[in-house]
Amino acid sequence: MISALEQYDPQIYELLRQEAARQSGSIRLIASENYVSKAVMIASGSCLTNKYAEGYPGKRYYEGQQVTDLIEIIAQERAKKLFKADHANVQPYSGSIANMAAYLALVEPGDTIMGLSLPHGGHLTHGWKVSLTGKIFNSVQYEVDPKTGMFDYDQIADLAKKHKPKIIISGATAYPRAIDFKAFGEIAKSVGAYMVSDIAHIAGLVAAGIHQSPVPYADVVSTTTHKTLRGPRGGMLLCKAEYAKNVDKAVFPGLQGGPHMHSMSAIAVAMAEADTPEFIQYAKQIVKNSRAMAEKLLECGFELVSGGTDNHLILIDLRNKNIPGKKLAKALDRAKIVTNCNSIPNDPASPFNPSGLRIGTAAVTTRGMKEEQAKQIAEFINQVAENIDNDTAIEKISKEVLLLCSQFPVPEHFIITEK
Ligand code: DSN
Repeated sequence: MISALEQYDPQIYELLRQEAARQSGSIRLIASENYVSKAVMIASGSCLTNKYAEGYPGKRYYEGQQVTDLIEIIAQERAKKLFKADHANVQPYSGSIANMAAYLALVEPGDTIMGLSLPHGGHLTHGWKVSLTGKIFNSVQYEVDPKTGMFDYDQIADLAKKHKPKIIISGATAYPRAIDFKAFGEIAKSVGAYMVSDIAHIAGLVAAGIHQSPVPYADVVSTTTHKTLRGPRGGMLLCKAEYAKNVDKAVFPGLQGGPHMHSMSAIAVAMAEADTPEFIQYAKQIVKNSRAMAEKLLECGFELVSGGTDNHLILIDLRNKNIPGKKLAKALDRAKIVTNCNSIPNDPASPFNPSGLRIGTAAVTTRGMKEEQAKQIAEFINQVAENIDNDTAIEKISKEVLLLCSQFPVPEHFIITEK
C-alpha cells in the first residue's frame, strides 16, 4: 500500500516518510500524543473509509451495513466492558464534539454549565469563552486553588451553590493530579446538576484501573480515544442507560453526519488491547515514569504546578527559570524533545507565550522507556534550559536524544520508514 502511494503521489509519500522519521527520531512528551499499535494503524487505514453509515446499527439511512453494524456493535460492547458503562456511543469524531454532544444530551442552549477554566487546566469545550460552549451556554468557570495548584472541592461546591449550574464538568487537559470524581459527583448532586466527566487525558489510566473511574458517579463520560488510551484519533461517550437515547440523538443527528467507520473499527481494536494485563502494566509504568521525571525535574530546580504528579502529566512553572514557555518548547524541539508550552494557573503571561511547559509520559512509555530514561529525559530538559541560547550545546544534546531514541525504537509498524 505504501509503495502504491509512493508511485502515485511521491510528494505526500515523502512527507509521510519524513513525519514517520520525525516521530521515531524524537522524544514525544506531548501529553495527549502516543504511538498506536500496528493493528490499530491497519484498522484505521482500511476500506471502511469508503463507507457511509449514518444512523446506528439496525437503523441506518443507507444500505450495505452488513459489516458496519457488526463493527459498531463490537466497538460499543468493548467500550461498555472496558469502562463498566451501561451505554457507549463510539461515533464522536473527537473529544470536542463528544463534549458538545454530552451537554446537548442533558441541557438546552442558554442553560448554565460549570467547567474548569482553560488556563487552570480545563479544555476549550468546558465553557471557555472563545469556544461555542462558552457562547451558547451561560458558562461559569472554576479554578484550581492558587496555593496548591489543585482542586479545592469546598470552593467548587460553594461556586456550584452560588450559580446552580445544570451541568458540572469534571476533567482536564493540564491537571497533573488525581481527580476525585466521587467528590465532584456529590457536589453535582447537592445542587441538582448533571455531572459530565471528560477523561480524554486519563482514559487509559481509568481503563487500567489505576485512576478512579467517573463512570459510577457521572451521568455522561466523554473521552478521546488516542491519548493514554492509545487508540486512533476519535471520541467516545459513556453513559447511564437512562441517557442513552439522548446521547445517541445528540451525536447523530444532533451534531454529526456519518460516523468515521475506519476510526471506529480501530477504536474497537484499541479497546481490545486496553483490556489486557500488558496494558495495565503500561498504564502503571506511565505513572511511574511521570513521577520519576517529576522528581528529577524538582532536583534540577524546576517548579511544578501542584508540586508533582499523580498521572501521565507534568506542568512546569518556568517563572523561576526566567524562560518563556514558547522559547523552551522551541529549544527542546531543536533538541528533538517535543513538548508544548502551556498556561499555568493565574499565568501573568499571554496564552501565546505562557509561563509553563506541559509534558506527558504516555508515548515514551509505549516505546518501552522506564524510570531511568524518564530521569535522563528530565536531565536533557534541564540541559536545554541551561543552554537555551547555545545552539552548539543544543545540537550536542539532540545527538544524545537520538541515541536514546535508537535504543527504544518506535513500534515496528512504522513501515513507511522502510525504503
Ligand atoms: N489538544 C488536546 C490536548 O493536547 O490536551 C486537548 O484536546
